[in-house]
Amino acid sequence: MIEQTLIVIKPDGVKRGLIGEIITRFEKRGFKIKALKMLNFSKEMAEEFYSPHKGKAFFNELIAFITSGPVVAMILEGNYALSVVRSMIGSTKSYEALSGTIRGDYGLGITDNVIHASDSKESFEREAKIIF
Ligand code: 3AN
Repeated sequence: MIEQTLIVIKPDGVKRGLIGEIITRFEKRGFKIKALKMLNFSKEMAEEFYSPHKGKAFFNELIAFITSGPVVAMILEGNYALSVVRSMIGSTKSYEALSGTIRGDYGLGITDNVIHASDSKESFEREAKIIF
């Protein structure tokens, strides 16, 4: 089943020079890049993007982090894109993420966990509207 999903390479991933490596992984897996954009999240965009986490202890930290520098956002299309991309990025806590996943290979943080990917069709549609 062909699906679309959204990924965001977070400010830590961009600062550390991982844009190319991450795009390469998705291209090699067979995903089509349908849209690609480098941007800075405003505070308003960030609060909208992470609105499902409003009220959580880490919300303010998350907003400060995602607005701290440029990010790279992409819409990827391919077979079962939503679940396949989630499995490629690995667990939220990078220090628990399996080797072979993006977080498991490139990070150790939680807030700074290199990459975001939509967790459902509804999230994808909501998130893509904010960015594209
Ligand atoms: P994921 O990005 O794996 O879907 P979510 O949606 O649970 O994870 O959380 C969104 C973002 O919030 C994560 N990418 C991470 O940056 C941050 N986050 C999640 N849980 C925590 C936590 N316990 N402490 C700090 N930041 C967190």
